[in-house]
Order: sequence, then C-alpha cells, then structure tokens
Amino acid sequence: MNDASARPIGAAGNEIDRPVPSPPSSRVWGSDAIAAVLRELDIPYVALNPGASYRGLHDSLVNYLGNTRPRMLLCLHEESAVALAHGWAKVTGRPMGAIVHSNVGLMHATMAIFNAWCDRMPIIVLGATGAVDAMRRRPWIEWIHTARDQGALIRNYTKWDDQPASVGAAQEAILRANMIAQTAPRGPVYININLELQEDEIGALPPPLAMARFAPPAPPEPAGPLVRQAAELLAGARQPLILAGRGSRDPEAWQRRVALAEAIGARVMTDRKSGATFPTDHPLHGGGPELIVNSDVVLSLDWVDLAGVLHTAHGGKPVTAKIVQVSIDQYVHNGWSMDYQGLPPADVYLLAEPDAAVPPLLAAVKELRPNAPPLPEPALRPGPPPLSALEDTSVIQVPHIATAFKVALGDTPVSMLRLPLSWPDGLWEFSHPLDYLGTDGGGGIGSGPGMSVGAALALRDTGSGRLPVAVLGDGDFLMGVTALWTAVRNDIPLLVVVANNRSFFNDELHQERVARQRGRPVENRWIGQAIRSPDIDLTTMVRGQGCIGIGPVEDPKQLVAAIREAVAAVRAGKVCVVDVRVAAGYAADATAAILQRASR
Ligand SMILES: Cc1ncc(C[n+]2csc(CCOP(=O)(O)OP(=O)(O)O)c2C)c(N)n1
Ligand SMILES: [Mg+2]
Repeated sequence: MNDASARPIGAAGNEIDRPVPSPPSSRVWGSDAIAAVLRELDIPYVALNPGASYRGLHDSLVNYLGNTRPRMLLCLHEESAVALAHGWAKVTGRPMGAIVHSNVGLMHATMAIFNAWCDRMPIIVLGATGAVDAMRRRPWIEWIHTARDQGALIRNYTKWDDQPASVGAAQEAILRANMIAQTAPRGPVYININLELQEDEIGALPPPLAMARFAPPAPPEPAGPLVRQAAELLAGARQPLILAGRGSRDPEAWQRRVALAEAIGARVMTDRKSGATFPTDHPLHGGGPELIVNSDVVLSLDWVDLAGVLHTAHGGKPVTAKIVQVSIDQYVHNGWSMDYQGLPPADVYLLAEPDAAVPPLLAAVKELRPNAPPLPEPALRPGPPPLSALEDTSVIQVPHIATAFKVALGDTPVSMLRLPLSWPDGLWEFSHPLDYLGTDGGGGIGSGPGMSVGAALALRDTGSGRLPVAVLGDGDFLMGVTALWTAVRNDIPLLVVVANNRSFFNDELHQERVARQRGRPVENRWIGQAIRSPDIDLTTMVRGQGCIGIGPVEDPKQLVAAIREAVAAVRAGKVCVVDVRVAAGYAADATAAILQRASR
C-alpha cells in the first residue's frame, strides 16, 4: 500500500490538515499512549466527526502523532464516518478507525454500524464518555454527554465492546478489538474511552507492545472427515449447484472457487448482496429457481439466506437435495438481530469460512474425480442495450446507464462500488472480485455515498488502477450526500451516477401491492413516496460541496456525452456526480421480487 497519509491532499495539492509541530516535550497524556496503539496497528485513517468527549484523543492524533498514520478524515455526519470505514473494509478486508462523540455521535452512527454488522465487515469504532467521576464533570454539557454502559446502544450488532479503566487496559482493548474485528465472522467493535483516561497526564508511556503477538488468528480449517464427506457428495452429484455467497476480494480465492466449480461441473449462482464472488461471464454461472429445484447437491459458500432461497425455489416443499453448508457465521448469531435468517438444512456442515474450506474441498474432489466434465456452451448474455436504444426512446431507463458506461469506459477497469435496487441482474458482467462490491448488508439506505467514498479511497490507496463507480438511487444518495465532501477534500476520485427516479420507488411498489390486496386505487402509490414538487437540484447540492455536477440528464441522446465527461473528470482525480433522470420502474425480475416480498 502507498503511504497514503504522506500524500499531499486538497484540491490544489495543498497540504491541508498538516499540524504545526509540537515543541519537544517529555510530558505525555493517556490519550497519547492510546493513539500510539492505532499507529502500531497500522490503522491508516480515522474517519470522524469531532466532539469534546474525545478532545484528549483528538489532540493526541493531531499534536502527538502529527495527524499521520492514522490520518483524520473529517466527515459531516457520523453515519458517513462509519460508512466510509465500511466501504474501506469491503475493498481491503481490513479495519479503519471511526471515532464518534459521546452519546449523540454514537447515536448518529448506529445504522451504519448495523449495516457493517450485517455485512460482516471489520471496523474499529472508538467513542468516549464524559468523566466517569461525577466530581470532574463540566456542568450541563458533560452530564448530558455522559452515559453509563454506552456500548448497550450498539451491543446487539457489534462483536465486542469495552470501556477500559486504565491506559494499559485501553491499549489492550484496542489490540483485542483489532483481533476480534478481523476474526471471521468479522464485524464492528466499539471501545469507549472515558474522559479521565484521555485527559490525565501519565508519567511515561507504557512499555512498547509486542504487536506481532496480538495479530488476528489464522482462520480455522474445516474438519478433514467432513471435507471428505462433502467432496464425495459433490463429486458424485448428477447436477451440483454452488451458491456463492459471502467471499473475500482475494483473486486467488476467486480462482479456487472457479476451479472447484469446473472440477465437478457445478452451476454457480451469485448474490448481489455479496458482491462479485464468481465470474458472471463463466459458462457455469447463472441459474434460477428451476436450477435450485433440479440440483441434487447444493454447496452453499456462506450464502446469506440459504433457508430462504431453498424455501422460495421449492415453493415451501421439503428440500430433497443434499446440502453442504460452508459457513462460520453462527458464531455471531445472537438473540436480538434476526439477520441470521432462517435455519437451513445441512447434510454436511463445514464450520469454516469459504476461503478456508474451498482449497481442501477442491483437493478432495479432484482426487475422487480427476477428470473435470466438459464445460457447457456459454449462455447468451444480453448485456446492456445497444447504443441505438438511446436513439429510439425519449425516456432513460436504468439499463441505458450501462449502455453509456460501456461506450464511455471502453476497456477501463472499473469497480462497481454500489448498484441500485433498480439495476437488473445480469446487466453488467463481473470477472474480478473487485468488479462489484455488493450492498450495505443491513438494508439501511443512506449508506451509498459514504460507503462509496471509503471504497474509492481504498481503490486509490492500493493503486488498483480502477475507476470507482457508484450507481445510487436518489433516496439513498440524498440521505448520505454530504459524505461526498470528504471525498473532495481528500482528493478521492469517484464517479457517482444517481439513478434518479425522484422517488423512494421501492416502497411505491409495496404500496401498490397493498392497494391491490385491499381493492384500493393503485394510482395513489406515489403519495408519501415521490421526491418531487419541488424536484431536488442534485447538481447544486454536489457543486456546493466542491464536486463536479452534471445534469439533470433527461434526454437519452445526451446520456453518453454526460457519462463521458464524468469519466474524464474522474480520471483527472475529481469527484463527479451525474444526475440521470430515469423512468420510475424496475426490471421485471426485481419488481416481481419486491411484489412477492410485499405480499407476505
Ligand atoms: C434508513 C432506511 N429508511 C427507509 C428504508 C426503506 N426503503 C427501502 S428502499 C427505499 C427506497 C430507496 O429509494 P432510492 O434509493 O431512490 O431507490 P429506488 O427504490 O427509487 O430505486 C426505502 C425508503 C430503508 N431501507 N432504510
Ligand atoms: Mg429513487
């Protein structure tokens, strides 16, 4: 990774956020020792919104560490701060810090923490509380911003939290947090550092920590005899199916998944929630309910809702196929959040991460079946509509955005950081794990902008050479739009295309369904849903933050030029937002899925 924190930042390359050096001193405070651990752990950034409850730590980051490794990423909302860290983790697999003010800052951050929890992404959230000792509390403000057991706000959707009682314990807590957050199933962790710990002067720094001894452990291997059983089922299957769910962004793990599918001739389905985990242009990729019903052995690689997908495909009838479940997820299932989904049947249950289970499975399968079956003919893939489609219509549909991307991007490697609900499956091919990062995990809208900024930062710092593209619904965009300012301020190139149907349209479909069920007028579905009268001028909103704003693009004939202009701006390092006014409508398959959900 580049030394991103040494890079000059700011639109004109100004070295903003560089503190003047502090005079040499032997005096140290508790928060200096705490901040030093973040550097030892190589946490590159802390995304934050400030607050007096952590003013000691803030000072240490600026004046003790010099605002480098970690560097602060000032955000305009705590939800963005955590979303940035979430987006970063989706690309790198590693945690960034997020720091939030006592009570209120953490309250703002809760949805983003929930999203990261459901998405099993590591984040180290640091928070604070006013003085635990009431005698030391400043009047009023420090009383309202002091809470007992603040972690209770988020304990149901974090892996671990702590409020350490000494500087040594705080250092240990950060080491433990780093370890727990990165041990699968990964997730956010929270440490609350009270004011006294930060602000009390300490005589000397604690002795240096032997960091290597506190590294996250290697993932557990699946049990050998169970691997053998699973391999026998898979190698002997007439029509095996792999449901490729949660997976890492590691290209080698990707190759091994492909090798496993090819070794047994398994068809492979992927899930837009989980990002790219298998090449969508591979002859074995694709499927649907019939394929699930007709398969005799199903291998779930941590599919997010295995019970749900089996239940739906079989229409509620018993599942006769043999099921091999590969997942370690149950280690974080708790009694509050039902994000664990239905209980799937499993004939062989490999309690391991897919990345750890696939290599031994592959070896065992190849031993049992040395000759891979021939690959089927690749299916005809529709892809984006042809360019001529933009000439023949007066209204832009979401798939036309893909058409414009194809023309404007050519062979440029792209990462789709986010795609909206209205984006039909199969519209864009993914042939690398970074081609598509999946969704927010928790279904909490407003995460799109912040997560995109964090992911774009990671793509920049890792020197990926990829153009970061986020296609966001207007509702999602509007709830998190101020995250883009952080991208502008830190020179994070990013292209955002807003698929702007001027509505929280997903929910119009729900209202339509209910109206149908009740025999009431469907025409009213837009009330309380449409984002019109006045239409919001998205380009003004983003220009006001220093982004380049293009649009609103309403004429299909102008779409390609608009996207071309935007791509050129992002190549030049800018943050560019294109407001594309799209028809309110989802692809037939997405609409059907929503109506089906709505009917339950
Ligand atoms: C924080 C939050 N509030 C409300 C919802 C309910 N919800 C789900 S999708 C959706 C509409 C999203 O609108 P937009 O991003 O414009 O996408 P569209 O459906 O219009 O394509 C809403 C309101 C949610 N998921 N999260
Ligand atoms: Mg919308």
